[in-house]
Amino acid sequence: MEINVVRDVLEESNARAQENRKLFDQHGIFAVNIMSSPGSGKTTLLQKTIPLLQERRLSCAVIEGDITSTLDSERLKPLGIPVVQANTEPFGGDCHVGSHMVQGALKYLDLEKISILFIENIGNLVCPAEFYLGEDRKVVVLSLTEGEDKPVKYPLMFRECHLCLLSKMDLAPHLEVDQSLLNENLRKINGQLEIIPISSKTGDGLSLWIDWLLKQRKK
Ligand SMILES: Nc1nc2c(ncn2[C@@H]2O[C@H](COP(=O)(O)OP(=O)(O)O)[C@@H](O)[C@H]2O)c(=O)[nH]1
Ligand SMILES: [Mg+2]
Repeated sequence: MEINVVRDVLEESNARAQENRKLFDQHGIFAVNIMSSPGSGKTTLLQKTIPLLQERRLSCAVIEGDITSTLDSERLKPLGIPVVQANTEPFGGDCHVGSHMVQGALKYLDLEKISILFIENIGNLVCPAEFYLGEDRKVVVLSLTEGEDKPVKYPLMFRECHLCLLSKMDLAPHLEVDQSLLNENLRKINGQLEIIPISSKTGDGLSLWIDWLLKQRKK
């Protein structure tokens, strides 16, 4: 009997990611994988970010990852952009968006018409960090309410990402977070990580985030 052993469990995943990458290149799409714990503000950030990009005549689309429900997609509906919901429940309720799911979602999008594609990953600081989806940049949203220690406790996420958006800065006066320790922990885990403090509620820092996106897109 022949026994087939999968040499690299990530092999299949990476092959799909490379196919996604090829499509992004062919169509000039800048793809951003947004990751975080549940509730740190990914969807709210997209609700605020996309109109700012639309003002600059950049067409956006979103792949919304979730285990189940279309709640986040519904929140993005008023923006009038293409949104594809990718639920992992039919794939066994995976804790991350897989490259095969992105590949499936891309079939529902008119790629010629997209400048920036956001992938909102499933809320989780562990598994999403392990998988390349073919994206250009990985961004982690860390809300101030999560505490100073998260970069140390979930290092892979912070090592893999290019940018950390420190979200919910408007809550700083109500919290006892040591922001210099938080920054120190981020730097300790990833010396290259860029850090932008933001508040989607007040709009503080969003222009720096938009500048970052536009600069990275040109690279
Ligand atoms: N105070 C404050 N609340 C925020 C901010 N951004 C998001 N939230 C709230 O945090 C909760 C979770 O946000 P959501 O965008 O759904 O997070 P997600 O699960 O990462 O997509 C919601 O109640 C938002 O209104 C912010 O900048 N400041
Ligand atoms: Mg969300």
